[in-house]
Parts: sequence; C-alpha cells; structure tokens
Amino acid sequence: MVSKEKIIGILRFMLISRLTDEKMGKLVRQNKGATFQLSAAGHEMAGVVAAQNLIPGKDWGLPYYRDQPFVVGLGGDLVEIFGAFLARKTQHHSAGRMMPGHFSCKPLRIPCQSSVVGAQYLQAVGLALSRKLVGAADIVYVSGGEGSTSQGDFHEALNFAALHQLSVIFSIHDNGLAISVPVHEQTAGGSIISVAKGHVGIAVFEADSTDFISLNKAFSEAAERGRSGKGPSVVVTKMPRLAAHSSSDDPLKYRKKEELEEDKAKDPLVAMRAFVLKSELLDPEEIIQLEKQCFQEVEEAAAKADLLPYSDSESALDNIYAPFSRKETVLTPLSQEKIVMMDAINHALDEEMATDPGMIVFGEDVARGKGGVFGITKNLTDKYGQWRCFNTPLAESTIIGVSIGMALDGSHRPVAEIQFADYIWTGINQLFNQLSSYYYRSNGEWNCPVVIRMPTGGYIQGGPYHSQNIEGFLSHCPGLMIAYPSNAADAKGLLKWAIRSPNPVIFLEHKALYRQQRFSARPEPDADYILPFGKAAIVRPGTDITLVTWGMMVLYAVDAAEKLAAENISIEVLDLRTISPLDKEAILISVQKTGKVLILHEAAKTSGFGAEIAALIAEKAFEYLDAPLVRMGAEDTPVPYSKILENRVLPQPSRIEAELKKLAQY
Ligand SMILES: Cc1ncc(C[n+]2csc(CCOP(=O)(O)OP(=O)(O)O)c2C)c(N)n1
Ligand SMILES: [Mg+2]
Repeated sequence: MVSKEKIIGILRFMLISRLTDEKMGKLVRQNKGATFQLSAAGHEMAGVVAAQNLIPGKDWGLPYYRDQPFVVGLGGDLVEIFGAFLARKTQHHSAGRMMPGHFSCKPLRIPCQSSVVGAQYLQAVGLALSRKLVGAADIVYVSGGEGSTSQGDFHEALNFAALHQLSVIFSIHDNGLAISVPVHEQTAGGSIISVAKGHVGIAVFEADSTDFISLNKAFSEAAERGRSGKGPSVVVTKMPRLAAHSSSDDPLKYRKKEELEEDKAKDPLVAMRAFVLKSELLDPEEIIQLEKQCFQEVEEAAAKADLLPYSDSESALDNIYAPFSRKETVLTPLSQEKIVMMDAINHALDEEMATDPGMIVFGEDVARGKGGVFGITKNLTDKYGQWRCFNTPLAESTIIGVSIGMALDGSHRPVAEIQFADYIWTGINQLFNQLSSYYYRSNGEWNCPVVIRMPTGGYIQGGPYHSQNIEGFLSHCPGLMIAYPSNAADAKGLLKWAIRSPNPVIFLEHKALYRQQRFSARPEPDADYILPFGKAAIVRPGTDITLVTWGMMVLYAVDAAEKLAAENISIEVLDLRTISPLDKEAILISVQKTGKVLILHEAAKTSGFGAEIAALIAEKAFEYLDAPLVRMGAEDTPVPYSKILENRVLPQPSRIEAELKKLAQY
C-alpha cells in the first residue's frame, strides 16, 4: 500500500513540474532570458513515480531531456533547475554549458546528460555493472522516448543488461511521437515492448500514465527487482506529449487540432487529481490550496534563479581537462635486456592492476589466454580474476559507453581495448559526443578516467580495415588526450601516466611495432617509471632539418637521418610521443634552430595531423624558415591489401630520404 502522504507528494511534484514548464514557456515567449524549452507536459506521472520508487542520493538517474519530472520528483532544487534553464552560473546542471533540460547533479547521482538521443542507455548499464562489481545495492534508472529505442545503443544496452543481469530500470516514455514522426513510422508493430520481451532475463512492464496504480506497481516491482539483484526491467509508459516537441516546433505542421484536443483527455495530471479526489485523500478545496502553494513555490524559484549571475565569458575555457600533473620519473631499467613493445604494454597493465584494484580491462577477445588478437592482455584474467579482464559483446559502442558508465561512480578505472583502430567508428558517438566532453559539459562535476587502447597503423598487409591511422580525426576532438608511442619504454611510461590520469585517453599502438626489435625494443623501465604526456623526445639531434614525426614513422625517420648523416646532412628527429597535448615548444625550438622542416606521418596527407603542425610553424616560426614546409603522408586513398599496392600508398624510406635531400639542397 502506498501511503496517503506519498500519493499527495506525487501529485505535488507533478504539479510543480507542470507549473515549472508553464513558467518556463512564458519566459521563452516573453523573451525573458531564455530562448529554448523542452516541455515535459504530459510526462509528469512516469518521471515522478519512478523517482519516488528510488532512494535519492543512493540510486542513480540518467533522465533524458523530457524527464524533468524525474529530477523534480527526486528532490532536485527548483532554483537550480530554473537557473540552468536561464543559463546561469548554477552549482549543478552545467552552469549554462548545456541547453535547458540536460541535467547533472552529483549529490543526486545524476550524471550530466547529453542531447544525443539514446546515448544514455549504454552509460547506464556500464554504471550498473560498476555498482554490481562493488557489491552495492543501487539501482540505475535511465529514461528515453520511444523514438530513442530505434538507436542501436538502446538494443546494445538491453543485451548488455540482460547478459549481466544488471539492476537497471529502462523507462521508455511512449508519447507516440519523435518530433513529428509517429510511432507507426518508427517501430514495427507500434511498440518496442515485444522486442524488449525477447530478451532473456528482462522484465517488461506496460503502463499508462492515466493509471497511477498500474504505473506505480510497475515501477515498484522494477525497483524491487533492481534492489534485490534480480535483473533489469523495461517500463514502457504511454503518455501524451501535451506541448510542442520544443519551443522551436509547431505541432500543427504535422498534427490535427482535434488530435491535440484528444490528448488533453489523457493528461496524467488530470488523472492524478481525479485519483486523489476519488480516493478522498484531498477534497477539491485542498487541491486548490495545494496548487496555489505549488504556484507560489515555482514563482519564487524562478525569481531567485533570475538573481543568479551568469558565468563569466573566460570561464568558457575552464574544465576542458581535469587537472593532473605528475612529473617524469627517472627511467631506471630493470635490466639491460630489451623487451618488445607488446610486452611493455602488458607489463604496464599488469603493474597498474596490481596496485589499483579498481582498474579493469575489457574489450573483444581480451580475456584469459587469448588476451586480445595481439595477446596484449594475455593472462590478466587468470592473474586478477574474471571481472578484472573480461570479454565484451562484439560492439564498439558498448565498449565505450560501458567504459563511461563504469568510470562515473569513481570506483573503477576502465582500460578498454578496441580491437583495431579501424573499428572505432561504430563507437565514435560514445567517444566524440559523450566521453570526450563529459568533464567540460558538466563544468567539472563529472569526470571520466577512461583509457582506450587501439592497435593501429599499416605495413602489415592489413588492407583498408586493419591499417588505419586515425590520430588526425581524434585530434580534432577537445577533451581527449592521445598517445602514439614509438618504442617499448615510452609505451610503458605513457600508459602508466594515462591510467592514472583523470581524463579520457586514447592510446594508439602501432601493430608493426608490437614485436619490432631493432628500434622499438628497449630495456624495460621499472614499475615506478611514468612518462607525462606532452613531452616530445629529440630522438636524434641535428642542425640542418627538423623531422617531426610519431609512431612507426619515427623508425623510418631515424633510419633516413642515419643514412643522410653519411652525406653530411644533419637531421634532428623529433618524436612527438603524444598528439594531444602537443609539445609545441619542442617543435618551435627545433625549427628555430634548423630553419627547415619535414613533417612526416603515416596517415593520409590531406587533413592529417601534420597540417596542424605545419600551421603552427607557419604561425609561430615563419621568420625562421629557410625553405617551404614539407609535409609527407600516405596517399589520399584507403590502404590496399596487396604488398605492391600498400607500398605505393604508405610512406616508404626511399621517398623520405629523397624528400630530405631535396629539402637539404633548397
Ligand atoms: C542521435 C540524435 N539524432 C537526432 C536528434 C534530434 N532529436 C532530438 S529529440 C528527437 C526526437 C526524440 O523522440 P523520442 O525519443 O520519442 O523522445 P520525445 O522527444 O518524444 O520525448 C530528435 C530526432 C538527436 N538529438 N540525437
Ligand atoms: Mg516520443
């Protein structure tokens, strides 16, 4: 039985959310400090009832942009909600970085939500796995509209939740429309229910937001399942969307007036009022009094929010990265014996797992004796247990989305593997649109210490899909740090820095260097060695030409420099080691000394990261140049399989030497 107070409380929260929406709508129409609104009118009952079945500050919520009622029902501060709506300097909800309706509140365990429809589901299941692994009895609530269930991420999340029997409640708000698209053009059979029911171990509840009893029963049963570790639930609730999709939308362009009128009969607030009256919990006069109180509360919150200051403009540059500084430690080799890069990486993982019980490794095929297709994570499962190094489904979006979720509660440090950099693309939304900006868009409230390792690069006859170099794409995404080591010692030191960093890091590992003996094998640094990002290495000092490069090309660069030294051409080889942060200073100092530059990378030349370096030199060291900048990269084609074709496309030592000679003679 639900108590009288609880039911009245639910009506009260529903009223507050509705009146908040009405007030916000007015502020937009009157152009009073707000330009955009996503009204939740019609969605109140599902959000509030769900919240009322959870424990604020203990359970987790990932409510989508039309789930303000959930945040209100959980006890979200109204002044903060209005403040965020007015883009003010609030403590939570991003202080004006995110559009209205994108919630973030650490004390309420609401991680910062994005605008990307459907991206929240995989983060929710990752978070639920993290909570399960630490033995917490928390529930993770995640909501989305029926349109969002068309996203692949939704289906990947259902699979992952079912696979690991996670304590997640998926609340689907079925208002029958995704902006203008009716559900019968969205989902076969007009509902996602049968798909959800097809998953083993997921409980599916159908509810209607005009029926408090059934809706509350659904959420209380779902919560009970979650609390007792019985597994995930999907609650699909029918509800009307009583307002436009947003304040920029006009429903009359795609709906008839009569339909809009009909929706009013399904208003959950009307239904809840009627329920409270019928149950004789309040009389009509008491309801009017309650409405008046709520109206007053909303007006006062809006007025208080209007007094909040705006964030100052310079703060737009704050919180791109979480602060972190670790000095380089002295490189003490364990012995003079050299190890190859793949072993150095394995040892870095092993040593960090030994010292940090929260560090976990996962990806495709990474577990047990296989240890990934390159064997980098070999035997970590046997050594540290099945949950410290585990296989994921074959789904890159899952890998990255789950990494985010697992990092959010601070109890885990995910180090995920993407089998080949070429396959990051199916996870790129989680990487570019979610992980990279979490810290920034939440104004530093949430950080995601995730490392994503990716074997990368060509020269192994991997064809178009096992040869890609993607650092240029990655470098265009603020919030990510990117390493691309050329040798075993650097790889070990950089990876250890990456794992300890509070920021998302991409760790690119060249496949052709994994076992490379002549150049990349090095004496192994001891377990304390840490190499901070952003510090290029002068691999070979020189005076005539600066050769800026990274990854596998460092090897070719050093070879070429050695050859040309015999012809009295002195080349300084600079190994960037990390793409982001970029050691601009080292580049400029070297160019100022030599006056000539070759920028060499393995990725296709056009829009490669070399273009950025060329621009840097042109901007900052133009007057030191004695010759035009030279850039060299692969041809602007995919990388073909046949060795003859691959050789033609990827940079070759003979061509590098020829370019350097030409430059020397200029
Ligand atoms: C991945 C993605 N594609 C498109 C959009 C633009 N968009 C925002 S809301 C929306 C409709 C979502 O409908 P639904 O999931 O049913 O939620 P509702 O708005 O009806 O509550 C679309 C297409 C987006 N934000 N994200
Ligand atoms: Mg919808």
